[in-house]
Amino acid sequence: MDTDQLADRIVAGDRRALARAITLVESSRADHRDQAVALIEALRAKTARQAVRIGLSGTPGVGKSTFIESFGMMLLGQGLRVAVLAVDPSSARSGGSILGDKTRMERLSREQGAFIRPSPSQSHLGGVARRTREAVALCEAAGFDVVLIETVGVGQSETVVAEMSDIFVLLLAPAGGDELQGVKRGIMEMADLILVNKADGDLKASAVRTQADYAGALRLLRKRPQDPEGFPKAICVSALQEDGLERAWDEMRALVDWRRDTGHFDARRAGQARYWFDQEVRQALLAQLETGAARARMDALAEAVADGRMTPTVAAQEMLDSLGGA
Ligand SMILES: Nc1nc2c(ncn2[C@@H]2O[C@H](COP(=O)(O)OP(=O)(O)OP(=O)(O)O)[C@@H](O)[C@H]2O)c(=O)[nH]1
Ligand SMILES: [Mg+2]
Repeated sequence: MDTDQLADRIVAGDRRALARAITLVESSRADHRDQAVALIEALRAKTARQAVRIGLSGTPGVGKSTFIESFGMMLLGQGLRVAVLAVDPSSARSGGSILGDKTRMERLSREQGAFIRPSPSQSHLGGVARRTREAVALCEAAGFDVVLIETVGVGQSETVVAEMSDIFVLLLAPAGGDELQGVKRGIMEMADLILVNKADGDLKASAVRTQADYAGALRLLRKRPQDPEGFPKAICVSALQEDGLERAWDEMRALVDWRRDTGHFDARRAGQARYWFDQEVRQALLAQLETGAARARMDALAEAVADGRMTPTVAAQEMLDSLGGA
């Protein structure tokens, strides 16, 4: 099948074609890469469909998988189609967190209107980021209404996910004491919506306290132009008891609608496109340093600098000049 046929089948909603296309974008083989780029270009010419892209981050055990299953089923119940992707920085280990947990998304993974794809097993976050970004584009072309992009909250992966999402949701568990959990300020600042999960049974009271603490902390953050009154917001949910999920969706939709009406939605996507362009250039430049010839030259120049034969400045310039033509 050629690229154009594959593109047509994706647009027609053929899930096997979509799965195949994602395998293609995940491949690092040069010929596959060329086909993947051609496929995405073909799809861009055929359709301008947009999904609501929701980034979802949370530490291990907070209930991401349980939430995605319940939330996904709720969306399907509203007649929406849902795709689930993951950015897992530790996926070199097992081939992705979602994979092991498809059992926790048992209902969702059986649904015709849902598509679940584990993180590509690639340890390099930059590579995972590009592949996930392209997978998001494929899911949009396939006509999914909502694309959920999950990540475990470690390291840089939140930034990667936030930079490919229309809204970024932070999932938290009820805190034991009354102190805020160790959520880094930078991550709080990325959040559009904080969901305090497990607001049920014995944990309900502490979930409500945690929610109030975060609502207070969010009010202290600098107001962002892309937020309507009342956002970012913190609310309680129970993924297990399927409580608060419609409210969470209503909040997300209200935010997306407002941002669409005010131009912030398109502006964010435009800013993200700039960001990824910048990242691609930087990564390609760094990759040039990883070739055998470049490494040998770096080593030789490093020796010269260490011996005092050259200054770091002059050696760096020589190195950069040697890459210049590429
Ligand atoms: N009480 C309660 N327990 C929940 C809720 N949501 C999830 N859990 C439980 O929390 C545990 C972890 O849930 P998961 O959905 O696997 O959490 P996760 O964030 O996907 O975890 P990792 O995949 O390891 O990062 C499981 O035992 C769930 O049953 C909830 O709303 N209420
Ligand atoms: Mg999980």
